[in-house]
Amino acid sequence: MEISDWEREYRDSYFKMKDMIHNVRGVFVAYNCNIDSIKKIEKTDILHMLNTVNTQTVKSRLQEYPREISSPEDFVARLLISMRDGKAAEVPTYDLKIHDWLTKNLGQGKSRMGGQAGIIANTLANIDVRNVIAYVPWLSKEQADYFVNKDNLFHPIIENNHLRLKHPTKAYSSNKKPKINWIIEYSKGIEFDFSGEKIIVPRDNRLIVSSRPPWIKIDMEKDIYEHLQEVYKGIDGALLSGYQMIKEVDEDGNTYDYYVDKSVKLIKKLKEVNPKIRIHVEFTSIQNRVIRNVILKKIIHEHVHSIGLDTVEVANALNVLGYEELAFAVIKKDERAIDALYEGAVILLHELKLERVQVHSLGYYICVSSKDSPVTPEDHKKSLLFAATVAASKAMSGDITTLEDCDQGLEVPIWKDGYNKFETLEKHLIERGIGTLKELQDGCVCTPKHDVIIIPTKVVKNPVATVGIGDTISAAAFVSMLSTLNAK
Ligand code: 8BR
Ligand code: GLC
Repeated sequence: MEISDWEREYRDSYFKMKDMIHNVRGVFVAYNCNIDSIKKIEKTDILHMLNTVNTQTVKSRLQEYPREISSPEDFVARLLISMRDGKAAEVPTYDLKIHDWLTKNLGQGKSRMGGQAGIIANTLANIDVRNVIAYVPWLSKEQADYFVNKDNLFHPIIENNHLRLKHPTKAYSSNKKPKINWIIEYSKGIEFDFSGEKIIVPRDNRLIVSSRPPWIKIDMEKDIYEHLQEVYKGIDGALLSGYQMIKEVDEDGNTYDYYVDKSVKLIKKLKEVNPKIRIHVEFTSIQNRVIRNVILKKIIHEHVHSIGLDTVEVANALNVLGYEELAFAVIKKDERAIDALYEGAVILLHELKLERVQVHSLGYYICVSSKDSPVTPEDHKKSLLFAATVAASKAMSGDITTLEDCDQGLEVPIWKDGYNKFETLEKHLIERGIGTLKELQDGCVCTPKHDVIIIPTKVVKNPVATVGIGDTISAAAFVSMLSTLNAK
């Protein structure tokens, strides 16, 4: 299909899915929510920080690749890597001193709802999903105020031994505290020297410094868990995230198994209440390889239907599953990268026994769907087109406050570079005898083992921010996919 044909498909699919969103009776969203302190940095900020830190230490930390931020030098090293490659990353810090250092050197950030579950819950409430039931184990008063003020958004609370659903601002615990992350956003084209190396930022992206206070636990209050079935009958889907916060051993001496068991029990309970429920996990950057492996093999494998991830996350997942070479090919900047990405998504689908793997990248999305998926490839495609329109709208305005707001995403043109990459993938697949040219051009390839849906996407030239767009894409695509299930 030519770009103009795709633009037409965008318009048709978007309006169709927009009308169908109301078919979804409700969704459950858990666990992670925080306050994002967002700072867009310029060249002057970088030069200032480089002058403040010890260059030799940064150089050695660059080689060592810190997986945790314990000093300003660790932070600068990870920022340089992220900016050099234009790749998003999230690095934990267990030491709040770095927050003071960032405030001192960069000034206050802009506060917004953060955390995948928080962003997803707000997005779904804003696009009029009928009942959005969010659960955050550490819901504090400050955090609750970041939830949008909509009457389709709820949080469970126990009152007089009964489970009630109330807006998060009426369901928080006064003894809980907020978790604050720093989001350092940077723009494409920033140029500077570091120790003789010229760094030119290849694309807009960000580095996240994720605080990990000891009270953060991926768990559900016992009373809420026990009463869950009372209200969850109308839930068609669950979007779960935040497992990256699980520690190998926590401050109370609990090992990861304890939290994994509880997480799996919750998924099983949701399935008991509604056997047709679809469970989606939004994957993320997980620095700890043991935890990354456990999440994939013990939580996602067999228990979950769908996962959403970006290209770096696909590479990270492949890496711990033993596909190091393929993982490397996914992140290497050459022609084969997109083909490796497709192969990687196929591996994730089969190894993790999923129904749907949805990968988003700048300029195109790939969804690999199992043969027993209750959704047709055509419906998957419409869901992706809807999601890309919602994402473009978010990139344009920074936030979507109503479903109508998303219409503006249609005005963003399909990005030529993404469309060209999409054609590169076509070429590779045809060379390997996967799909016909016609199927590829139409965006749906049906193979005997799985179906592949690929779309070129709309990319906003100067996005207000990039943080949270991935969550928006996955959530919009997943709920619109759910809406097609209920239409049958
Ligand atoms: P993650 O947050 O999971 O990394 O996802 C970010 C996604 O946001 C990218 O995969 C890309 O699809 C989308 N995105 C970015 Br980054 N910049 C965008 C832009 N300017 N317009 C539309 N989508 C964008
Ligand atoms: C992660 C980060 C959070 C950010 C979110 C965006 O959950 O911890 O700070 O808002 O990703 O996707």
